Amino acid sequence: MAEDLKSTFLNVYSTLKSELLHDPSFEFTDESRLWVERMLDYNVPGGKLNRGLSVVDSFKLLKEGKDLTEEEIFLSCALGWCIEWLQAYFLVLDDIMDNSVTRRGQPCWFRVPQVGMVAINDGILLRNHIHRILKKHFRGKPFYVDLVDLFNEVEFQTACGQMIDLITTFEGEKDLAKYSLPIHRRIVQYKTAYYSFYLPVACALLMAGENLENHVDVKNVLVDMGIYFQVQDDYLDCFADPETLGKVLTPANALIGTDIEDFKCSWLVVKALERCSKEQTEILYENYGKPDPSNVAKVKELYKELDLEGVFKEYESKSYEKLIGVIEAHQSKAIQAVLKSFLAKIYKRQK
Ligand code: DMA
Ligand code: MG
Ligand code: MG
Ligand code: MG
Repeated sequence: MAEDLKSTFLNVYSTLKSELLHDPSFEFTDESRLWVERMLDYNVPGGKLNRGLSVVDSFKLLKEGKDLTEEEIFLSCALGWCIEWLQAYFLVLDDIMDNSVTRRGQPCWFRVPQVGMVAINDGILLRNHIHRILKKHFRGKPFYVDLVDLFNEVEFQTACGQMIDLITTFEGEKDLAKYSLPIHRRIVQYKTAYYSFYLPVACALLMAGENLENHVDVKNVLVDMGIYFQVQDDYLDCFADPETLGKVLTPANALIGTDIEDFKCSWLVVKALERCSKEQTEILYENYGKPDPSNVAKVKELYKELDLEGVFKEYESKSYEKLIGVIEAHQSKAIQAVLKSFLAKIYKRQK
């Protein structure tokens, strides 16, 4: 059943791609069409597809067992792909700004020979594709204006999140003292939670004819879920099995993510600061945010000493229980099901 949905979902990708490659607003040459096709195949479909598939799953749950029409299946998949496109757009640019090496088990797009900084424009194209898709398939729908507004709103929030993520790393002197849980929370709420959690469910709600203003409580739970998800991302950046995470590198370079060298306000460094002795704080200050693998190794050693793995496990189960509690208090069983299925997808994830 789940496999079935995934193959339907992937078929819709092929349809959308083919439409974009024959967009009448641009006179494609063979060369330019091939470029876009390669760029899309490289960046759009290779992830876990959780966000995209959640639109379809959520919409089904909101319909409470009624069978979806062919059109509803296609449209919910198309909206799911719009989120995957949005994610691809942000990731292509994120990897440039984070100076990352690999993504989803392959070199970051800008590291591919001949791509380089063309990747910036490719990111902009990916962003434009979302609105090409929305216009082509949703212009006639009563919720079209709300949909466009939703995507714009969430994109704005994400871009603001990326901004604060980036500027906290080089605002003035590199000073770990400014890193705290509230600052971390603010960054991840904006850079991750809205587009990864609120957006898929909001798309499904709009398709189901709902007014988003009546679902602020749903948004709040999803934002909390998104924060939990990004704490996992921060944890995995350092502790995941590189092969599973898709950030495999040459043996000489054993790093998984780049949060430590990038001086990121990661959940791990915030927790480390809370738990460090005076001596350990000094070690952290000396080694955090430096590109040299020996500095990174010292930070990781300290994380192990402080048992951040254990602290994370504890955080993970506490957050889960808290979220389940809030979800079960919701008056609608259908919405409870939507939220629970989303939470089940990410609880104890390894990548
Ligand atoms: C990425 O945050 C957020 C967006 C909006 C792309 P990140 O840099 O922590 O992501 P990753 O660990 O995947 O590079
Ligand atoms: Mg990144
Ligand atoms: Mg980033
Ligand atoms: Mg990360």
